[in-house]
Amino acid sequence: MVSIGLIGVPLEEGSGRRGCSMGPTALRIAGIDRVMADLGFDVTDHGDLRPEPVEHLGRHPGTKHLPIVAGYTRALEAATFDTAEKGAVPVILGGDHALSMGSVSGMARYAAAVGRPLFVLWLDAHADFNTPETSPSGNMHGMPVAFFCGQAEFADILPPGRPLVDPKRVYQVGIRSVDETERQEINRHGVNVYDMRALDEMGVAAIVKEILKAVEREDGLLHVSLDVDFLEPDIAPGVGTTVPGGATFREAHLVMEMLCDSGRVSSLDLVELNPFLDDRGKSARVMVELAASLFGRRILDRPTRSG
Ligand code: 6HN
Ligand code: MN
Ligand code: MN
Ligand code: MN
Repeated sequence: MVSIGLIGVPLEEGSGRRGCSMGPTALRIAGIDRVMADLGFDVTDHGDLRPEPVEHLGRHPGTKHLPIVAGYTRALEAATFDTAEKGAVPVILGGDHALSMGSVSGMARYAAAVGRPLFVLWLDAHADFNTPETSPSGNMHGMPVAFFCGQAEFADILPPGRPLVDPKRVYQVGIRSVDETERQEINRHGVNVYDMRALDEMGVAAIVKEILKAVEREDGLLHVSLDVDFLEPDIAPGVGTTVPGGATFREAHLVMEMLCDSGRVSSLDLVELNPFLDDRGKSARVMVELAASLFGRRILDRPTRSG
């Protein structure tokens, strides 16, 4: 039986406002564990992580709340690696998007240990490729991709020599809000970006097929990071950084079903849910629905189709 390890991360300091600390609880109330158990998984809920104490951090003037973000990054890097190493799929219940510094770094260490490349699918309105030097806000939830791709500016959050993710193996979908220097940096580093225009022109199925082909070509592991603001704000208002023009429920659902069929997903972040801003649990329920589809819930059994 395939195992899933749920890891709660009540981090909100990366987002610049209160509320995401209630995200793990809201996802549990919406039934994240029950849904996965009903699909036949052996689910273990590891509860909420506590940040590791941190000392001797270098000064990073462009960051807000660095010590707590660093403490969670260290704790989650270890918890994600341990969960994957025990043969379970880590599912991270966020918490703001700064937590992906830890989850993706943990999976990068696991991928290196098993000798396979790690790919990252970033489903988000934002590119999250700022550094302390380029960030307009200092909020660390706008920085995780730059961090796990190895931007030197904040290297001392984790020990030196940690495995990094090659930016050319990062695929971003749904992007529609990028800061100017961030735009230059993602281009310079070769991050693969399918912005909303690409999604409208190509359709989401063609995009996901291209990405999965790249993962399969290298026999990679695939970490999926789902930010609530990937979705259209009408269907998921419970997030502090809504941007109009997001993915519809049907588009997001199709992404999840195709990912499920691929059998490639090694780990998942559910991030940025802010229950304080939500409308009667709507966004928490949508996130749980999407996770259910990613792990195999389907409308009907269907014959395998080619193409
Ligand atoms: N998120 N680019 C903006 C910033 O402050 O760096 C917004 C970041 C949003 C972060 O979506 O997780
Ligand atoms: Mn994000
Ligand atoms: Mn976002
Ligand atoms: Mn750089």
